[in-house]
Parts: sequence; C-alpha cells; structure tokens
Amino acid sequence: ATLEQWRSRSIYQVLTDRFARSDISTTAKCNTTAGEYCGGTYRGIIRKLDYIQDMGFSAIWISPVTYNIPEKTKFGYAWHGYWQQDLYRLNDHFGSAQDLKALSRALHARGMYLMVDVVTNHNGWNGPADSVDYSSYRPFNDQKYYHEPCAITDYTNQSIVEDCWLGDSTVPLPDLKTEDSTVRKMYNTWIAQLVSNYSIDGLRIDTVKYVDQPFWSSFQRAAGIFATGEVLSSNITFACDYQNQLSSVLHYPFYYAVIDFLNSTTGTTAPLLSAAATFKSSCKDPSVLTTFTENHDLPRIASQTPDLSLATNALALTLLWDGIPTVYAGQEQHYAGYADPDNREATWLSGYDRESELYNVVRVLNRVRSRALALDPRYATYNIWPLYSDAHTVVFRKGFPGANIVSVFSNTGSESASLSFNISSSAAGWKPGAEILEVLTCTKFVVPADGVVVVQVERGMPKVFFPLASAVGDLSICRVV
Ligand code: ABC
Ligand code: CA
Repeated sequence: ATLEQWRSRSIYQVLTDRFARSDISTTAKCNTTAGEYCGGTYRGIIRKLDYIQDMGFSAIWISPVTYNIPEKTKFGYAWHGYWQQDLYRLNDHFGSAQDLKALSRALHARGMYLMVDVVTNHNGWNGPADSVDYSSYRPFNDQKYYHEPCAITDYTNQSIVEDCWLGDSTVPLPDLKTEDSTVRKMYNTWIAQLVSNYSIDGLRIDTVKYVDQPFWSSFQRAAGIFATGEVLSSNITFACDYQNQLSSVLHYPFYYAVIDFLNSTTGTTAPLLSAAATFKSSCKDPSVLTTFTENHDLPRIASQTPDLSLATNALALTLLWDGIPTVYAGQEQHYAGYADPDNREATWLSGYDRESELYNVVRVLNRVRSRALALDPRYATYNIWPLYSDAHTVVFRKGFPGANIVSVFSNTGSESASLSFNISSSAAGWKPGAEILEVLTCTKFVVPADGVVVVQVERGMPKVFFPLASAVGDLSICRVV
C-alpha cells in the first residue's frame, strides 16, 4: 500500500513469538528472561485478529520473518527475528509460507494491512567475529559483502556508525557493505520478491541510521510500498533527514518529548509545546511519522509508574498526535516489563482481556480518530497546536471544524486534585450552542453563548472532545445517550 493509504491507519505492533499461539492458549508459560521461543505463530495471530480489530487497529506490524541463528546464544534464541542468516528462508518457528500468506489474506479480508519488520544492516552470528562462516549465509555468502569487524566507539561519527558492527563479542552482527552496488541490488531483488510473495503492505525497517542514506532511496523504490524506518534518536532534524529517502521514520523525538512530560516528577508541558512548535517544520511529512510510547526496546510506561492516569495520557498522546499511531501489544493491558528482555511479555497471559481499562481507552480513541479522518481526510495533515497550557496541563486541537478533536493532557497523576480552566470555543473550533462529546467518559455539554468553555480535569485524566453531531453516525465511539 502507498503512503497515502497508510496516512489514516493505526498500527498494532506484535512480536510474532509473543502475541498468540496456534492453540490460542492463555496459560502457556513464557519466561521472558529465559530467551526461549514461547510459541507464538502466524496462525495464532489470525485467530486473535478480532481482539486487534475491535480495538480499532487497521494494520499490524509483525517481527522479521526470515531464517535466524538456529541455536541458543548467550542472549537466548533468536525468537525476536533480528539475527537473520538466510533471507530466502522463513523462520519456521512462526509457521510456514502458507501460514504467512494466510495471515496476509486474513488481514486483507478485514480491510487491514500487514507491516513486516525487515533488517538490511546486518546478519547474526553466534560466536566471535573471527569465527563467522560467511558461506553459511544467503544470499550474502562471502566475506566480500561485509565490512571488517569493528565496534561502534563513537556515535557522533557517522562513518563509524555505518561501517562498524552492532552486537557484541558473543553475538556479533556482521555488517553489510550497503554502499556497494552489488549488495544494494541483491537487497532490492530480495525485498521486491518478499513484498510480492506475501502481499505485504508496509515495512518497518530496522537500524536505519546504521546504513548509508543513499541505500534507502533505491531500497524504498524496490519495495514499492510504505516504509517506516527505525532511526533511534531524540533529534528531530537527524531523524527526519531519513524521510528524504523513506516514506516515514519511527517518531522517536515524539517519544522522548512524551516521556519528558510524563515520566518524571519535575515534568512540565514544555517538551510537548516545543514538539508541537518544531516538529511540523522539521520533517518532510510529519503526518506519516509513526508515533508510539512503547515498543520492544523501551521500558514499558508502567515499569516507570503504576499510575493509570499517566498511562492513559500516554496512549491518548500516541493516538491523537500528528502521525500514524502505533501501539505495542501489552500496552493496552498495562504491562509493566522494564527493559529488553522483560518488556517482551506474552500477550496471551493477559487472557486478551477486553474489559481492561486501557483496552477500552484505545478502542474509543482509535474510533474517534478514524471518524475524524473519515469525515475530513485533512485531519491527517492538520498540524496539532496548543490552545491552552500551564505547567502541567495542555490542550491541543487537531482538525478543521466538524472533524476537530480537542484533547487535554496532564501529568499530575491519579492522586491529583481536580482543577479547571477556561478555553475559548472559537479557538477550539466550536460554535456557541454546539453539543460536544467527551469520548472517554461519554458525557456531553453545550458550548455556552459567550464562547467561554470551562474545562474540568479530574484525577489527571485526559479529556478528548469531539462534536456530538460528528460522532452520532458512529455510536461505537462511545455509547452516548
Ligand atoms: C541482545 C540482548 C540484550 C543485550 C544485547 C547486547 O543483546 O537481548 O540484553 O544487551 C535485537 C534484539 C535484542 C538484542 C539485539 C542485539 O538484537 O531484539 O534483544 O539484544 O543482539 C533495533 C531493534 C531491536 C534489535 C536491533 C538489532 C535493532 O528494534 O529489537 O535488537 O537488530 C540501538 C539501535 C537500535 C536498536 C536498539 C535496541 O539499540 O540504534 O537500532 N533497535 C542510543 C543510541 C541508539 C541505541 C540506543 C539504545 O542508545 O544512539 O542507537 O539504539 O542502545 C536519546 C539519543 C539516542 C540514544 C537514546 C538512549 O537517547 O538521542 O541516540 O540512543 O536521547
Ligand atoms: Ca552498517
């Protein structure tokens, strides 16, 4: 699918091994520290698509599908898929080629998209760098395709970052000569074939900043579909530079702004205000950056704070900021794993609870966003802007009247006292007399004649306002009466 088609999507990230097993067990053990395969499969995902789609997602991102280091390493098995060895063979722990095709078909039958994680920076090896058997790799079966081993000692030196190896001395990640035209051609042939074989709609690309930029232009062209690249940096200029080659990048700068806002006792609204002011002009197209507040590399929000109000703010920011929202499996269950490998819990151990508070927050927010986009596609490219802020609370608007979402975020947490302040209805895009729905509590109010709207914040919870007249066509947004 194209960038245009992805703009209005919403993505659910699963680690294939950890989301659902073929037997859809909710009790099968999965010890995250052991580094074992836990048994998740493509068939399992197919059986649990209702859980994902009912939450309002229209795409899933799955783990890399290729054949990886088969044996156990010091860091466990390659169940996450980032240690590939044979690009033309599948990791059969996740299922067969038929199963992967069936997943793609099942998604398309529901109008959903398949995004596959791909790695082009490196392969994986179990053993010291000088023991790599290059002939065992496919198609890059000769040392001539690789950079000489060296460690990344200086992250400010881009040629070291691009040409040295990731990993460590026990599991080195042999680094491909992506600047070489033969290597490029081989990758381009591979990706075109992979996309076509499995009818893939989008790519999440690993370790993008470790590869020379010119590689990405031809890779993007060969793939022919939407691709969002992982550029792990809080620097918006650096990250968005890669949007000149790829359709999109993971919105790490947004992630860091949200964490600065939520994660510390001294957090203020300043990082969000600065994000709203600068991101829109720092990127080629901010509306297709993929926003997130958790993924498999980061500490879960709940590992930093058990506060449900802060967790709700994080999800609301993820789903309502400019960009294509991405929610990592388990975030809707308030999972609390800290860093890799603890943050890679099996989703099935939650029992796929659809009554959980955050599951319903995600469901409602995905629906209101989809509704705004359906009413007015310009919602996607409308840059979010603040219409009120104090040290701990900020109100943003996104969208033209009729398809405008006005959202209130705060970092004071669920123990905090209620507070109220005024916003102007004209800034919000509301006419006096209009009925406005708050979708998280499913309550409504009428905009007063003088245009001064009193906003009440309780227990630090976010508020999400949408014109009632625009919501009524889709009662599933929330059961308003
Ligand atoms: C395994 C073990 C770990 C062990 C490690 C050595 O080996 O599990 O316990 O510590 C895969 C697996 C991992 C595995 C690794 C290495 O491979 O999933 O379990 O770890 O074998 C992607 C994927 C990730 C994947 C790989 C490798 C890359 O999402 O799952 O890992 O294919 C770096 C990379 C980034 C990578 C991430 C995990 O590490 O850039 O691609 N993710 C700085 C650096 C970043 C760096 C980050 C974290 O630290 O600049 O490049 O990310 O190490 C901001 C700055 C940033 C800064 C951050 C912290 O602060 O702007 O620059 O990031 O303000
Ligand atoms: Ca490299």
